[in-house]
Amino acid sequence: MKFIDEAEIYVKAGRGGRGCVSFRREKFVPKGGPDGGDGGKGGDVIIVGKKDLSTLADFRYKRLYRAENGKPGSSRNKKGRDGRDILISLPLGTIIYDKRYTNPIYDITIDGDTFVVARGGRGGRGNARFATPVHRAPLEFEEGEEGEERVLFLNLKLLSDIGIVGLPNAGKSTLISRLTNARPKIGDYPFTTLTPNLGVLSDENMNIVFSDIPGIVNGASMGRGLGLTFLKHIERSRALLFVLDVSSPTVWEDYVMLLDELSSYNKEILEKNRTVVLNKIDLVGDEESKRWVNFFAERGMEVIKISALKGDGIEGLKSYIKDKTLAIQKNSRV
Ligand SMILES: Nc1nc2c(ncn2[C@@H]2O[C@H](COP(=O)(O)OP(=O)(O)OP(=O)(O)O)[C@@H](O)[C@H]2O)c(=O)[nH]1
Ligand SMILES: [Mg+2]
Repeated sequence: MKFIDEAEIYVKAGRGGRGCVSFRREKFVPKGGPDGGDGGKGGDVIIVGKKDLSTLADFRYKRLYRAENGKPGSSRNKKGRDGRDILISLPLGTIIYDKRYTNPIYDITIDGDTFVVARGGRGGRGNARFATPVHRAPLEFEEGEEGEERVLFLNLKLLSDIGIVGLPNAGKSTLISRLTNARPKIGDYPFTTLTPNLGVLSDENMNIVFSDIPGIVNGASMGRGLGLTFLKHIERSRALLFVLDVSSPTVWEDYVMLLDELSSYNKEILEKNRTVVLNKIDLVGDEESKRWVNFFAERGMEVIKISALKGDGIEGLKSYIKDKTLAIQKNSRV
């Protein structure tokens, strides 16, 4: 399915049913008391989080979502049936805005979580409700209330625990395919990945979600390459893996460039827990890769060397990530 992470939809809740005007027909009583029932409530438009969805592609074609109107009341004090609600399923990480305001109205992050985005109108009262001792044959009734309507803007920012960033061709997709169940396309040319991939590393204690996003080039903030639009998908990650090709003639410059581009998108991204992953160690000698490990370590950075292609260092990286995740979980419980 095509990856779409923004959409605009129109939602309209159901109108309430009209109240009924009616009088009891009783034998020998020409005009019995009023017995017109109330109208039913209009259906709500409700959004629901679905963990199996990962794009807003459905909304390219279907943009209008209406809930059912309430049914009118009827005689014998019968209340009209409520209109049926309509459910809109959204991927986790979707932030919902009312087009008229800048602040989000909801952020859907939990599977099965629901939120009413447009409330159905109240049903109108039937004439039975207007009867008083001095007003025994009321003809009054109410129309049902209109349902709410809104234009919503949906902005998906994928939820992952760990974001994988790097230059094109650094081996990000190879790495996510080693760490998780994800099987993205891998190619020996830049920009193989055009849209984010999610993958899960799981064991009996935890599920860690990774996201692999398109490569970032120098000048991405000016729109070069695929730009920085995909960075929103790592904005909500707790930690980042910076994948660097250790066989590049400019390992350090590559790293600095990544930092620059990320911070020009959003400075807060640099406050995330960060680990340098030196990839492709199979292409350089042992000496060379150790030299780079020391180089980053001396500058106070956490660094791990691997070959995503051959699998070297992958188990070590997995346990490092699991240990860190456990530590973070423990800390956040205190
Ligand atoms: N020798 C060697 N090649 C690797 C290693 N990891 C990845 N590659 C190769 O590098 C190329 C790029 O790998 P990808 O995983 O597609 O890189 P990417 O970072 O996802 O690239 P983009 O999606 O274009 O940004 C592929 O030909 C991989 O086989 C490694 O550890 N050693
Ligand atoms: Mg890729």
